[in-house]
Amino acid sequence: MQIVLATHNAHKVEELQRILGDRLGEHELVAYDGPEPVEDGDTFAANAFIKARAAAEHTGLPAIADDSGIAVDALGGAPGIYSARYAGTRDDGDNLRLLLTNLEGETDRRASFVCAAAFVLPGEGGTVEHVEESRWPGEVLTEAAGVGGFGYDPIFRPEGETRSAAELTADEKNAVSHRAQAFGALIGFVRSTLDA
Ligand code: ITT
Repeated sequence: MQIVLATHNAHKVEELQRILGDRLGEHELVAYDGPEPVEDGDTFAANAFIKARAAAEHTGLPAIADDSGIAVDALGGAPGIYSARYAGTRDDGDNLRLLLTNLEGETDRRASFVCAAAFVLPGEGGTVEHVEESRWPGEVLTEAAGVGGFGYDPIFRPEGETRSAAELTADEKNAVSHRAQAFGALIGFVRSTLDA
């Protein structure tokens, strides 16, 4: 069966193709190119459901969506759900520079990447919905390092690592990241629901 991946972020698509890969069984991920809903939820889970519901309603297919970001302890969890446009644009470089500026002189560098992975299955007997949320703890570096990944990866050092997330290989990141954990948990629910 086709499952719509309700994201317009090409980096997420690439990571999710690798993370879910073989675990999809006979199901196939297809890109969503319909209208983007307004993400006005106040949690990662609420926004993930807004995206998945919009794609499911538009296509009539089961849909999965990712809402994610970086939550910094010393900033009370900011930028959190506002991570994609922290500096007012969608430019990753501007966003991470602003975060470094806002943490200048701060010794508590603790932060986590957070991912909410949502599944929505439309049906005549009612809609099935499920969400899984995971965190990837670490700290914000004082300068960028590495060219892999995307977003805030160059300034995030995962707990237990000496390298930034952007210095990990794609396989290393995808084995442990917030996205890998959330979708690893979600896919079990998706498979048991669709294969029932
Ligand atoms: P969609 O809504 O279309 O999925 P988006 O990029 O707008 O795409 P979000 O609203 O979930 O998605 O924002 C996620 C932002 O959080 C993303 O743009 C990055 O800035 C950051 N982020 C999320 N996961 C990340 C990761 O694995 N590495 C680095 N930064 C990440």
